[in-house]
Amino acid sequence: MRAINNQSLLVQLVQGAAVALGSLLALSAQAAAPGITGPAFALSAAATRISQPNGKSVYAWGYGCSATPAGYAPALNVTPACPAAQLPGPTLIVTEGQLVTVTLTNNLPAAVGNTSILFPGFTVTTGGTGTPGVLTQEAPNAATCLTAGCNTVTYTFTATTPGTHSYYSGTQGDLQVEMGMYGALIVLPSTPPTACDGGIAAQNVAAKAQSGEGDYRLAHAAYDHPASCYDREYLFQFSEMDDNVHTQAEQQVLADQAKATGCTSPTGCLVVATEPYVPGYFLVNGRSMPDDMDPNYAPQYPSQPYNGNPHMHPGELTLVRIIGQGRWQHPFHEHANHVRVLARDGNMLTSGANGTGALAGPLMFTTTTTPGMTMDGIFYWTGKGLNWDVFGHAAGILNQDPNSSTFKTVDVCIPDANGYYTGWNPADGSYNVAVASAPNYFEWCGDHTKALEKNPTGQVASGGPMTLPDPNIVKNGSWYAGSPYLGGEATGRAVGATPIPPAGTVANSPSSEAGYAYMWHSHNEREITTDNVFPGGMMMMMLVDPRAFAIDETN
Ligand SMILES: [Cu+2]
Repeated sequence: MRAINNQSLLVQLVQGAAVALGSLLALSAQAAAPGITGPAFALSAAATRISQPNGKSVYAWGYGCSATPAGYAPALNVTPACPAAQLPGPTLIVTEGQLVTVTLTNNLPAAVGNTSILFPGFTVTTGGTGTPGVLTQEAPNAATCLTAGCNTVTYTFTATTPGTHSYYSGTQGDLQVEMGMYGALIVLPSTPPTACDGGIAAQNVAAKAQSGEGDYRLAHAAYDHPASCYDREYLFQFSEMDDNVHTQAEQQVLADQAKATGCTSPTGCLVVATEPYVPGYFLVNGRSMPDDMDPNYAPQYPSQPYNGNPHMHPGELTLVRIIGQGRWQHPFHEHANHVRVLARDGNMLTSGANGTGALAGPLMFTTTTTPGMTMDGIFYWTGKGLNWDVFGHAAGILNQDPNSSTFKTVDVCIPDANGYYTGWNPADGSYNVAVASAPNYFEWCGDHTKALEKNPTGQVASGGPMTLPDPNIVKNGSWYAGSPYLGGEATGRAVGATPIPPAGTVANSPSSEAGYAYMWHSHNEREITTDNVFPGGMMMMMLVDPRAFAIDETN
């Protein structure tokens, strides 16, 4: 889709989504990239059900845990869990160079037959475990191998390359992958660059600490390369689902279980047509919008533990880990900026061989994943180019300090070498860590004090291009905080001399969450529906939050 068409599409989307989604913003569920830690994993394959926002319960197969995992990462306030089957499968988190072992136990219904896992990009050995299949050694179905514990296979490989990788079934892939048998493998770099612990990266950590914000990164870099430093991370697994396939599979499994003598064939006894393929569900991390914005491990999704709801502060380098897990391409569009691609399939895109030299990844409008492909990229938002002061600074105006609720003059903007207010001192290259507490931290100084309002509801007397809506008119919708500004000025500037505070900024003040919402969604319009109903599918809202709001990724 051409960009110009997308603008009108976006307007329609935002207008349509506003009514449906406004109340969900208040949940403030964040994501990170949660998973289980290794390097030894005991996985199972089993049947389960997943729920969709139209109320449908869909029969599915998935990977899960056959024993309590070694640990969960990152640390979350919600109690993590790893059920016997989930969609996507557990995200496996290891470190480069580790010897990884994955023991898979096949607890799928007898009619499904054998199953397996492929780890593309790695040299896998099985030590004679399991039974031979077409693509790899398989875990026999318990119904076909009659000794206790025979229904397992063990895969062993060295995690040679860092980055985001996929894993999925290598057995009857057209059916088993469609049913949900896929997951992610994240390999953390063994020698992340020290540059990722100092300089502006350290300054961003200090800025987090100033607002009492935790650090939920799995590492400080995606690769052993200084261009892969990051401040925040999210994992998105895209898939689509044709529930006609799932219904056929369930009915045939039930019919087999009703027989006196069930299926004992290693290749199973299902005859399920996977063509024609007419998917009606388009999933991000196993959930459709708006479910994907509910918390990680939310109890209402016992088999869909991972959400997809990115939040970030201005200037933060946000690592997006993307995997195409289905049969279709999914042109995911990250609104508000392009994505600098770091790597594909765990291979850094650099000018030299084997991840050496300068980063040479393209800047992408949509990060389109072909099936099986993974992509790592860096996204950030700063407000540069909007051509007005997003923090609402005006010369001579006192600004509300969100940390103390007092008013003081904090409208300075001292540009660093790149033009942002980060506390960097051009004279000696040092950082003033105290600047991290400034509510306008990472402001684009080129637009500092540039007015937005022409006929103000706030405190700018003249000069801006815009006429803001009356803050007392609530029909603007619950997405609108009542102020076009981020941070401490948002409330004060919106209220101004108006006697009645706008409901938006009171209910959604900068100290709770009053960010800028951008839609991140598939650019295949059909994929932003759930069973043909808009809005739904592969869509979520990315929130840009001012430093005044501590992004809490503990759920
Ligand atoms: Cu778009």
